[in-house]
Amino acid sequence: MPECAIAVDVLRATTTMATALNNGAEAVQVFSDLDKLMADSEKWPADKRIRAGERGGGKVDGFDMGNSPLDCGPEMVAGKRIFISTTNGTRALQRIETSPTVLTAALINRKAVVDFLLSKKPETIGIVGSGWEGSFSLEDTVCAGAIAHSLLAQSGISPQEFAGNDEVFGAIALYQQWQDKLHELMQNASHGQRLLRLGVIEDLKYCAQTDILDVLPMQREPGVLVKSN
Ligand code: 3SL
Repeated sequence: MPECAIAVDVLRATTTMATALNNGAEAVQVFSDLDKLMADSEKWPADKRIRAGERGGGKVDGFDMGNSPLDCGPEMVAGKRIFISTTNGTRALQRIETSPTVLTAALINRKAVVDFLLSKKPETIGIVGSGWEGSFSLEDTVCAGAIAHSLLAQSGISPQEFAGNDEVFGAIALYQQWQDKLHELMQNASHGQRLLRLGVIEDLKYCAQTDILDVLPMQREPGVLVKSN
């Protein structure tokens, strides 16, 4: 495990988490299993919880919401705990939950994550793209590249010292290719196309924005993320 592990699921889990915490959610608690989510959230006061469930891009029956960041306005989430399970993002988070520091990143809060890394200077950083059911995803890799690109530019460390593997250089190159057309990227990416087929058009535009929220989601206890800045 790296000293600091960062889960990325631009479309859409980590964008949704950043938005919910920015809009006053008390915490985001992640689950890979829907039944466990239901059982654990049952112990929480009903007026202080939101159950968010997504599978295959759609909302799970019986849940309060799916996984759209646009459903996370302050009127919906302020003061509430979001109990969430998604196809890939929440599973990626569970894979890294034993790291000493666990963060989530998306394009919308890239700067907050980079600022934290520059100030805390963890010895090792691992960025985990959630992908789709085990396979590569363009938008998550580009977000990892956006973080690495900004860190490299500001840290003063040489590229050779900075990068622990070739994937870092690949991610930075992809970010440089797409940085001025991130909405177009979302429309080309396979998961973006899946969401478009489901009619989720506005989410793609929202998720394609960079550095619009100053929010740093950090794990406080295994599986529970809070706004830490
Ligand atoms: O896979 C996930 O974790 C989700 O972010 C997928 S979706 O964008 O909600 O379809």
